[in-house]
Amino acid sequence: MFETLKTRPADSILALMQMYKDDPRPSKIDLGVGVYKDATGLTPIMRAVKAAEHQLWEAQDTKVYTGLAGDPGFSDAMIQLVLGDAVPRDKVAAVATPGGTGAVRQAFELIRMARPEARVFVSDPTWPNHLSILSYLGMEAVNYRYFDEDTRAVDFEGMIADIKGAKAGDVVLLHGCCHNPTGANLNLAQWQAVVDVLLETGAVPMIDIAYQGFGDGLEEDAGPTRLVASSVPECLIAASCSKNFGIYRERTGLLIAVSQNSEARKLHQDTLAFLNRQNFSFPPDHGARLVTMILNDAALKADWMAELEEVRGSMLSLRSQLAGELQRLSGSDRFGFLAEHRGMFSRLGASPEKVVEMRETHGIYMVGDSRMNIAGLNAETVPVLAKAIIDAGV
Ligand code: PLP
Ligand code: TYF
Repeated sequence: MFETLKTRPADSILALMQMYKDDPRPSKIDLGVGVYKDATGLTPIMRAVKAAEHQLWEAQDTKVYTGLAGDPGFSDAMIQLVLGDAVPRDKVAAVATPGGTGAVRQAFELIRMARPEARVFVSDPTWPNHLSILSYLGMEAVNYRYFDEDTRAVDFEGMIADIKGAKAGDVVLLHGCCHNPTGANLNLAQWQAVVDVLLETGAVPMIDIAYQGFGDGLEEDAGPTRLVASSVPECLIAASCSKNFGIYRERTGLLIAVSQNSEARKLHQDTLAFLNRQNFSFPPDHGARLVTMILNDAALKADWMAELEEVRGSMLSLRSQLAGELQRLSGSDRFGFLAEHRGMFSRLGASPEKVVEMRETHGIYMVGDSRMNIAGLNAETVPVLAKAIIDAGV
């Protein structure tokens, strides 16, 4: 029966990971998949995560099922981390999910269940998985302008004009911080203007926040999500713990639904638990438990926050090193956007041909749309990349 299956196009980011592995050149530089790497190229286990794992190993006396929504303690801790006190708790429903991707998937399913005809407005460009999951679920994606190819900043006028096309019953998907793949972000005044459009149109926002703490700081990065959630009647938030806790393979995420009132909250909570049951029953618990332990223990939390700040600081420093080196080599400020962007990624704005040229000539691996993972650099490779960019005539 399975001869009817078709081969599927590979995920371009994951395919690039394999190409990098297969390249024998010792000087190769991996700026592909979005994982944090330290100066030695290692993706470390964070100190607080190691400590929590140790404690958990000593103290945990059962691995019996949790609940369909996961451990409520995890939801509480994560709601506090993401939303702070922006929204009254009796309006907030949440379920643990397998990673942020699981939260995105469940959010789309919830939207489709409530309104099969809903259109989901997505930034152009966006994380490729948004588009592929929407397409897989048979849902309509509508692009809104987001990135100005010339300035490499947000095309804010284009964005506002396009999201005005959303109607009540549509959804506008927004990246909470550290936009993937561009690195270009709205300022708070611009977020307020987006909120105004959402209120005007009645479209429901969905926020994907996968990099809280990687941009301007934990609280700062949550600011836009809190602004949106406290301003609109309903919204969905898909939060990932993969990056800011460095627990990628533990598959830890949370889907939050902010409802109009506590009655609607109950319906949301039941429906989210129902969706978990249909898809996988109980969500993974190990990573969620580590996160909960860290967020609820003052010493672990302080250490986690300190290490997250080191991670954030190292990416900011690499950004300014790269922008500085390119300024020196080009004699112009045209690469200044690299220091303005936030998070792991910057879209360089090189053509696909130049991306291939840099890979073939210099062993530099960036995604085909010229997205670079800044954390893949170090003090030695910054000048190598800068020279390759200038040599390629970007
Ligand atoms: N959303 C965005 C925009 C991402 O870049 C990612 C990837 O890290 C995710 C969601 C979800 O990641 P994960 O499923 O690994 O938690
Ligand atoms: O954009 C990235 O590189 C990360 C990791 O199917 C990722 O978000 C990439 C592809 C994918 C899942 C996660």
